[in-house]
Amino acid sequence: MTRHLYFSQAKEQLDFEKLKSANDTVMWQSPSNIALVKYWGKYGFQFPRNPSLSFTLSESHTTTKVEYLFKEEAAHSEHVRLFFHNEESPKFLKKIEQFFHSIEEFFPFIPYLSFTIFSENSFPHSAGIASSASSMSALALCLCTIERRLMNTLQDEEEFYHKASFIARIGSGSASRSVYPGLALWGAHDDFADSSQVYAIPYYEQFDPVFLTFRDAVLIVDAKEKSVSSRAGHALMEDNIFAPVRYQQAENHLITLVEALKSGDLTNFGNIVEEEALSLHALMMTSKPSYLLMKPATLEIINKLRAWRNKTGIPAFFTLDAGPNVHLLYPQQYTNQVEDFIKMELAQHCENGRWIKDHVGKGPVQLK
Ligand code: 2P0
Repeated sequence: MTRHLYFSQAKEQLDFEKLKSANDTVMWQSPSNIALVKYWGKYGFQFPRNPSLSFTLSESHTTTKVEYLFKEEAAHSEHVRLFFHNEESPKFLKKIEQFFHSIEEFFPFIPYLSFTIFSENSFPHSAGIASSASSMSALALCLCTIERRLMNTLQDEEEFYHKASFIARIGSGSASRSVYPGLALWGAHDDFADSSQVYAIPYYEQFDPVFLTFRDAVLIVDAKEKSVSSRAGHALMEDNIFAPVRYQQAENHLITLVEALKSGDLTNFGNIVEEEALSLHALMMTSKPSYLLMKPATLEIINKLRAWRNKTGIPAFFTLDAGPNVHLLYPQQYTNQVEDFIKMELAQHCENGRWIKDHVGKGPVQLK
């Protein structure tokens, strides 16, 4: 696994004249994503145990502004300040400092700059939307833009996004998928020659355009902090007796999901997506220690959704992340029926009746 060395940059590549005049701002807005085939289990330097495929979202995004300034002394400490929703955040600062340290070999300018980071999410905390995906991808895109400006590298668009995905992945695995519009694939798979363990790629196979119209209604069953962190969840896979079959299942699901995407077979699409969500939860239930991440309301919603789908024939399906909140995925043409159903039948199972509307989106946007 030496491919990540591809993105390493030697200090000698720095243009000190340019670096010394560095005093600028960069800003990106980057969305969260929802996995259809789930990433659960990792090893080494953030490599996934199986490939994953996701929808990039739109309304749920992080906006990150980075002010960067040359400082005389190259030192590792106290050169980052972090404001989350305009408040200085010591908790996140520690994480970002560790992150910056871990990516210095890929961005040799880091020790020579001071950074002031302003970050804001468009969605509420702990709503079942992966904020690590949107925030780490936004920050990675900012850093790649700084590299582009200071080193004249990453001029090629594909390379720029590969590196942004690569860096985002080091911050948070799922973030690697957020740098692309529509659908993104992360993890090496034999059927995709360009797929990689170290960065995500845009899903490039032909697929039915209905999938770009998909909506995601996020039903907030419980807005409390997750009872198990993703990091701990991934670690539990190392001793889970079902892990080898799970990784095989994900590989197979990717193949069958791709068939459904190509043919526009919504029933098969839904079967696979729901099986993925329930498999993820089954893995958590069978880990040591075991976690039951669904709540009674999660099951109520799933049962009601399945009964309603059988009755109406409307192709609306659920997926779950590692928590109790339900993502309801459906084609845009059914928006009125699904939203009426949510209001009448499902919102009562949500905390304070809360749910969020999102949809498959066009990927990150550079604002400065
Ligand atoms: C996913 N999840 O594919 C899966 C499905 C949650 C359930 O990736 O440790 O925050 O930062 O690499 O990406 C959540 O894990 O984990 C996740 P790290 P991440 O979206």
